[in-house]
This record gives sequence, structure tokens and C-alpha cells, in this order.
Amino acid sequence: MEQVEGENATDGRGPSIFDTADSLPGHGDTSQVADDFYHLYAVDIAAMQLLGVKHFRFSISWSRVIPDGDGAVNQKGLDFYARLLDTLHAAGVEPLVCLYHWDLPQALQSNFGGWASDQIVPAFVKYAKVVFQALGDKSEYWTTFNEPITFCFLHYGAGTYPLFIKDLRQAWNCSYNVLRAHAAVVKEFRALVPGGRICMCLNSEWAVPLTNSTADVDAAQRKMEAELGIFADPIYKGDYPASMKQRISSLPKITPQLAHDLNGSMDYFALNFYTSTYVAADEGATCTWGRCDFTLSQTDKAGDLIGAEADSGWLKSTPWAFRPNLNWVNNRYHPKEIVVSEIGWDVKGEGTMPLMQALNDTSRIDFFRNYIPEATDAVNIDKVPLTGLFVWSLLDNYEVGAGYQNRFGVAHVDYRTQQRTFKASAMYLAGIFNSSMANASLTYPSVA
Ligand code: GBH
Repeated sequence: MEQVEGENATDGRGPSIFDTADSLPGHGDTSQVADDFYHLYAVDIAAMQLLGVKHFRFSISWSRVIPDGDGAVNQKGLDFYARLLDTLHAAGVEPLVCLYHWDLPQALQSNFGGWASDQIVPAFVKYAKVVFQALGDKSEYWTTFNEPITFCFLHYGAGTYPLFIKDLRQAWNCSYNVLRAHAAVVKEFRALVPGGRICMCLNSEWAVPLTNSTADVDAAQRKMEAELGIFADPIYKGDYPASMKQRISSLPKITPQLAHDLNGSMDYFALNFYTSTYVAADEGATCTWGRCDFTLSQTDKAGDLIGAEADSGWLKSTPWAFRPNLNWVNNRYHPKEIVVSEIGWDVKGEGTMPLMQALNDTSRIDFFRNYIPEATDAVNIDKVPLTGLFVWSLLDNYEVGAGYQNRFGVAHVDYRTQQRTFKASAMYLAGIFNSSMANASLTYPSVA
């Protein structure tokens, strides 16, 4: 995956849209080296063992497997992921593999506009089949997409992330092509990976009505329906939420055939959850994905923030929202199983701190200490079928929107030497994982 691997042109890998976005107005960092996970994966897996980590989520770079997205297969690319999966298994770490975490092969963007074009669907199906044939027996858990609302509406719609395209029509085409591609890929998955489980990984920020007014309460519900329902409703219910159909004129049409193909295509529900937002009814207001009749803010009427600040401007600590968000998903979709595929925190200012200060990441520990019990309560008290939770992230890594400035790792990465050092939060998690860190080396790989 683009955020950790590096070696973007090694062993036949083709360029992705983020390699080329380096020349666009962004943060100026490139993913060319990142965490050099391409070479260091084995020591990182050893570190997982030390921490007591039993599950690891990663994504495959499409352009490593098919360099131009739609042509010849690059065996060396597949071999890397085979080595990675075999090493995880040997270490007793179970993988969860994502096919697409935003790093589109550049050729597909250049040739036909990427996800905005329906030509993307057969290309993605071809890529997925190659992966399932080569690696399908090496993982039980899979996801097709990570956060499609993010890559469709921020990369193509809002123009704020690379690709920096600002065209809502392209974003809607993207979202529709994602649904079609997901349905088609799951069909192949059933044939090629018997016994495997697959879903789409979705994200939401919990919606809090700004006031007790019925209008704001309704608006908060609409916000959840729009953010999760844009994909989960067609999959679980066969159509978009009524609240979206009433308001968003550019909404694509879910045909009976597509609804049929999507039905049953989520074996579990993967949710990325980080934070929350206030929602106020606002007739005629537009949200990222069109006319939604509400406005969002992380500040209440008195001017107070919804929670403590992280480094990322969008991230505030709202542990109390985790349990209601999980319940919202459970009550609306009744998934057989839910996996929280990301929770995580970047410490304010960590990117410019001296190492010793960065290692003492008490606000990240607070984040986990506050969030994790909410998930436990959702399981024990509310009977939410939550079976797993992934921390984002093991390592500091390359952020598509922010480069190397924002650090989400529980291990610090010195990007100059590639040395990793466990932060205090890694020790905290090791305690939860029942690891015995007695002989742990806190910095790795060791320098000669
Ligand atoms: C995750 O998304 C990503 O899956 C992961 O790749 C990333 O490393 C991690 O966040 C940390 O950033 O720019 O103000 O429009 C988390 C959910 C949804 C959060 C989109 C940022 C954009 C806010 N993301 N959101 S803004």
C-alpha cells in the first residue's frame, strides 16, 4: 500500500495517481520511500509478534500487480504480497486484505478518467481476479474498497485531495462504478475464494444534532444515512435512503439487476470510525455530495469544540460517539459481523517534536483508553456483533492529504534511517494484547 511500501518503481511497479500527484499543488512529500515496508515487512511483522498483535490489515497496490492497471500481470508484484502473507501466517498474524485503498494506477486515470468512467469496472474485476487466483487461499478476510466516499467525493468531487478534481458529476459516477465493481468482484470472489469473507470498508463520523429541535435531530439522521447509506443502503436494502432520493437530483439509479447483484455482498461490515460532528438543519445547504439540507461543524453554539484536538484538523476525540455509531450500523443493517477496520489518533504537533517527546504520546494512549471500552460495551451490553478492531496504525506513514507531517503510528518512524521506535502507546496496546515485552528491543531494526 502506498502509505507504507515505498519502492514505487521497483520490480516493475507502475505509477499510481499519488506518485504523479507529487507534481501537483499538495504537501510536497512523495511516497517514494515511505516506511520502506517493501523491504522491512519482516522486521515489522517481528515487531507485531513482540506487541502481541494477532491481526494485520493492509492493502494491495494495484499498479504493483498490473503496472498499467489493465494490461500484463507483474509476477514480481504478486510475489511480494505472497511473501508478506506467508510471513504473517508464519508469525501467527491473521491478515485482512484490501484490494483498493485509493492508489489508482495512473494509466487508468490518464486513459479514461479512472473511477469517473464505467471502463474502470472491467479493469477492477480483472485485477481482483488476478489477486484472488494468486493469493485467495492466503487470507480469509478481504475488502474491496477502503472508504469509497472519501476517494470519490474528495478526490473527484471536492478537489481537496489528489487528484484535485472538482466535479460532483464525476464523484457520483465514481460512487456508482464502485457499487457495480463491488458487486462484480464479489461474484468472482465466491467462485475463487470459497469460505472467504468480503465486504466494502465504509467510514462515518457520528452525527450529533446541534440543538434538540426536531429539524436538527432529523438532519443528524440524514447525515448518517447519506454517509453510510450511500453504499450500505443499496447493498443491504436495494436502494438509496429516501432522504437522499428526495434531495439529491444527481443520484444514480440502482437498477433491479444491480440491487440483486449487491444483495448479500457484505459478509461482514467493516467500519472506520474516528470522530464526530454537529449537524444543523439548513434548508438548501449543500454537503460534499450534493444538496443535503444540513451544515456540519465541530463547534457547538457556545463555541466549544466537540472534543480534544488531534493533529489532523478533522479529528477530535469523541469516545462517547463510538457506541452509538456501532449501534446505528447494527440497527439499520443487522450485519452478521462488524469489524472496526480503523480507529486512530495523530498527536497534535508530533510531526515537529523531538523524538523523546514524540515517544511519550499520552494523548494517543488516552484516545485508546477512552475509545476501546466503548466498543466493549457495545458488544457486552448492546450485543453488537463486533468481532475485531484495528488500530490505525502500527507505523507512522505517508498521508495522502498531509504527507509525513501527521503521524498516526504507535511506532515512530525516522524517515531518514527507517528506524522504528515503539511509542508509549505501543506499550499500552501490548498490555491489552497480553504481550510479554520483557526482552523487547524498543528500536528496530538495529543499526550496525
Ligand atoms: C483514514 O480515513 C484513511 O483510511 C487512512 O488512509 C488515513 O491514513 C487515516 O484516515 C488518517 O488520516 O480533509 O477535512 O475534508 C479516516 C476518515 C475521511 C478522515 C475523510 C478525513 C477528510 C476530511 N477520513 N476526511 S477533510
